[in-house]
Amino acid sequence: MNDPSRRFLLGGALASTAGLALAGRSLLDASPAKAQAPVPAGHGGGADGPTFRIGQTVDHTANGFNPTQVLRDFDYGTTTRLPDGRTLREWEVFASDEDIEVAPGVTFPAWTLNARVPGPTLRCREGELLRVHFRNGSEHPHTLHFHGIHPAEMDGIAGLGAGIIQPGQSTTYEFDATPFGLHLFHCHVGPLAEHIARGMYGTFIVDPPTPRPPADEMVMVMHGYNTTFDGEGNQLYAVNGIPFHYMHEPVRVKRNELVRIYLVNVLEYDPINSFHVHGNFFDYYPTGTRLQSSEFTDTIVQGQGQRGICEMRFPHPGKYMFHAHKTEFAELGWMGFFEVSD
Ligand SMILES: [Cu+2]
Repeated sequence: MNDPSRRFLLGGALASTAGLALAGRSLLDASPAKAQAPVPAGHGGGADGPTFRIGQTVDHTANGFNPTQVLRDFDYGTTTRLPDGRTLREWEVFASDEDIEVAPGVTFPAWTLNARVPGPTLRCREGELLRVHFRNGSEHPHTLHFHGIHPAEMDGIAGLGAGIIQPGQSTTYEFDATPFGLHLFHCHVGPLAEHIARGMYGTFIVDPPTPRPPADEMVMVMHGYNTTFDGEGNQLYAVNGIPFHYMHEPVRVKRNELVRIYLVNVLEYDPINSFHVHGNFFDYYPTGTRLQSSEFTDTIVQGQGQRGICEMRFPHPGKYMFHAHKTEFAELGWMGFFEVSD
C-alpha cells in the first residue's frame, strides 16, 4: 500500500475516492499529492468509470443501512428464562451477498451478516446462555466464529462441530457468555482473508455482571475495502461501513456527558490500525475485560482482532476530528467528527 503508482493502477474505485480524499484531506493538510495523481484512461474519469460527484454521499436507503444508525445499534436478541433461572439469549444471523455503495458511484460486492457491513452488534451479559441461529443465504460457504470462551465444537471452523455451513444450510452455535468484555465474531472459512475483507464480521459485547456506569454508548468497527481484490491492501478505509461517513454526519454528543466507544479493529491486509481523537483524552480498557482503565491517552493502536473500550467527556463544545493516526488510512476514508453541544 505504500506505492502510489501501484495504487493508481487499481481502477475506478480509487479514482472515485480521490475526490473524497481530497475533500477530507484539506482538514489535515494542504498538499493533496495522491489525489492529484493522474487517473488511467478508462478508469474513474472516463465515460465507463463510476460517476463520482463532490459533495454527494452514498445511497444509504439502497444500501439498507446507515452508519449513523449502526453506531448506536445494539442487538440484544430475544431472551427467555431457563428452568434454573438463567437467561437464554438468542439471535438470528444470516449471511447474504449484497452490493453496497461504499463511496459515491463505487459498488462493492460484499458478503454480509444481516445485510450490512459491519454485521450486527450482539450484546449480552456475562453468565447468560447464548444461542446464535445462523442461516447461510449467501452463494458461498461460511461460518460464524466467535471470540470468547467456548467448547471446540462451537468454534465455527472447518472440521469441528457443524463445520463449514454450505449455501442454504443453517446451524446453531451455543455457548456461555464469558468472559465479559468487548469481543468480535467473523466468518472463518478459507480463504479467510477474503471472507473477512468482504465484510463478514460483527461486534460481540458481553456486559459485566454489574453494568458499567451509564454513558452515551457507541460501536466503531474499523475496517477497509480491497476494491481490486488483489489481496494486497485496501483502497478504502472506514468506520461502520462507509468511508468518510462521519465527516458528512458527525457523531453528535453532549458536552460533559460520558461517551463510551466500543472500538474494534477487523481491518484485513494492513497489519495495524489506530484511533486518535482531537482536543481530548480518553481512558482505555483493552478488550474491556477489566473495569480499571489501563491508559489515559489520545491515541491507541490495534492489530487485527484487537479491540478496546474508550471513555471520554468533551468539556468544550464544537467539532473534534477522530481518525486513524495512520495518515494514509485517514485520507482514504478513516476520519470523522464528533460534534459536541450543550
Ligand atoms: Cu465466509
